[in-house]
Amino acid sequence: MLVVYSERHLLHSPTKELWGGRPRPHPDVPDRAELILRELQDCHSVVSPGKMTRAILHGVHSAAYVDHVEACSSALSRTSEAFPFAFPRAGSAPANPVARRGFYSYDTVTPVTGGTFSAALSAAACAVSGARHVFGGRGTAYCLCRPPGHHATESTMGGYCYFNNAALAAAQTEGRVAIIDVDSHHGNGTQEIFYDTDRVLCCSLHGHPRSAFPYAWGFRGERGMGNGVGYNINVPLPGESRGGKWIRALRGLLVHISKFEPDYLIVSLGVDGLAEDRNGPLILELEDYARAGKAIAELGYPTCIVQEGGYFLPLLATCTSAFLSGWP
Ligand code: OKP
Ligand code: ZN
Repeated sequence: MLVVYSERHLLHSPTKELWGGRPRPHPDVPDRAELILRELQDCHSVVSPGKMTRAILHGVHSAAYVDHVEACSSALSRTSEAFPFAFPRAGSAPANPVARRGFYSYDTVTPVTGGTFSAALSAAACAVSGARHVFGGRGTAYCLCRPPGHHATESTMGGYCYFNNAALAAAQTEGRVAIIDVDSHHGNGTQEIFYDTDRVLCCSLHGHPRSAFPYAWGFRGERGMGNGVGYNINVPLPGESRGGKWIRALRGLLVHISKFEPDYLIVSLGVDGLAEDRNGPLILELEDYARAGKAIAELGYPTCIVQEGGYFLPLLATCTSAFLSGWP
């Protein structure tokens, strides 16, 4: 399959997250993408993405938000990082640029660095290029996006995500798209972006938000709004769930996807459900991801796979590759 990768992800290298108010090493390290690239480059053709434009970003994100991410990034040196500290619920953004950060953010694990805008743009470009390849009928694509995207909403960053790569991919067609998010965290950004449409079916399988990030979204009752009612499906599982339960729940979602009869499929692939990955809930094994890839590939839809989370470096690349081996 085609692999889309950009070395510009290296520009984003946050050193810390604030978790429970305490600094901790940031799990989204540049090595993540480098390890996956090294694993895949022998068996797949790797290409650089096409150019990203504002117009493409505006298909999903508000202009004010994109401007904010850019302005916030360019005000910083390459390595210094800015955290939000006030989260105003006001209807308009605070004029003070430092106070404004919290208006466009909902947590303290998603710092902006000097290189964040460029890197996030390159991740979005990977997803858009991969999607256009798939929607153009040229086969399966795997988009090696870093930073990830599924927690980014129209106008907020969060959960290490700045631009919603999978949503930008889905915006590259007018056809019917099903998105299946197998990252162990709920894809709240993707859910919110397509909440009121019946063009995109959003399915997410994840650790239960009563005890896992992002806490406020990902419950079963979130089924869509307006035209979109019934086109958002969440399957929260207890955080200590193992592979058998996870695969059964995944198969259930695949039945819903078949009934929807999509033209295209987008997979938000996060492998942070691995037992060894303590940044994510669930207790999964390599074989579970291999089985999941196989089950999804068997549906036979033109498929664009977008990288989300996965933080246990010794298994990250092997696990990603095990999932992708489902496609011939
Ligand atoms: C981003 B993505 C639990 C820490 C949770 C935030 C997780 C952000 C996940 N000990 N940290 O992979 O969905
Ligand atoms: Zn995750």
